Amino acid sequence: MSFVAFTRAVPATISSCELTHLARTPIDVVLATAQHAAYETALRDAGCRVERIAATPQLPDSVFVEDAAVVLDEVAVITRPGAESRRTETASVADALRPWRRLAFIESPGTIDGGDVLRVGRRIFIGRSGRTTKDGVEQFRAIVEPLGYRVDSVQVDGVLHLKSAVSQVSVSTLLVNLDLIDIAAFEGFSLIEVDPAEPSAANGLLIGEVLLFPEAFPKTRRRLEAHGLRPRTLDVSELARAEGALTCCSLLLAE
Ligand code: CIR
Repeated sequence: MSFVAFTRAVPATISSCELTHLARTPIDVVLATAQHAAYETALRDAGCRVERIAATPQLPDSVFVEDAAVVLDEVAVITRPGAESRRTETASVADALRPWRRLAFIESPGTIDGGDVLRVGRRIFIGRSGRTTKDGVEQFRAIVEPLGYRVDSVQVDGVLHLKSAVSQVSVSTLLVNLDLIDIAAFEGFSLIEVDPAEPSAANGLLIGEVLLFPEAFPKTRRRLEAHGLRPRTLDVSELARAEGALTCCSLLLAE
């Protein structure tokens, strides 16, 4: 299977990004741009054709395209991000996706960030976080349940998004920080726990059979390897200072 990966350039204003659970530290924009370029190379190596969405240098969090849309085979759901400063990111993402998918829209007052949406096959888990409201979840459910998806919502506390706490690392395996979410919703999946010394390590990016994983979490990487997985590691230290993870810098769709 081949994929298109939508990305967007690191904005010059990234240092003014939203921060919720992290203290602000200086972000080296040149280094962030180089790390983002290496991320795009890894996407290409994993079989993706990378397409850049129009740059929006005035929007500090616009590199984190995952939050603006959720792309399924049948529809792309354009979100209404929980942070007001991020709401105008969605128009250009919708423009990029329009040739590829029917679009559906989350409407005010509901909010949802794509980082709260974890799809595994026909199951969709949505985090009720500081960014995603019950109304947002119910609007999303009404769009996708008629298409045959089962939606479960999961309470998320102490971390930005659901996918900061759990992500898919193989067809049937999830990488999870059990301190951050109630695992009951994920019954039936194989679980790998992050190393306790690396609570932020639960976000890997699975593209087909290729797993990308942050270099910053070697102990958790060894746990993945002990389960037979072979993650390719990437240094995304500067994007992490903006509270961004690996999944959030791309929108993947199967071609
Ligand atoms: C924000 O707070 O919205 C950004 N600074 C980080 C967004 C990261 N998005 C993601 O993990 N899906």
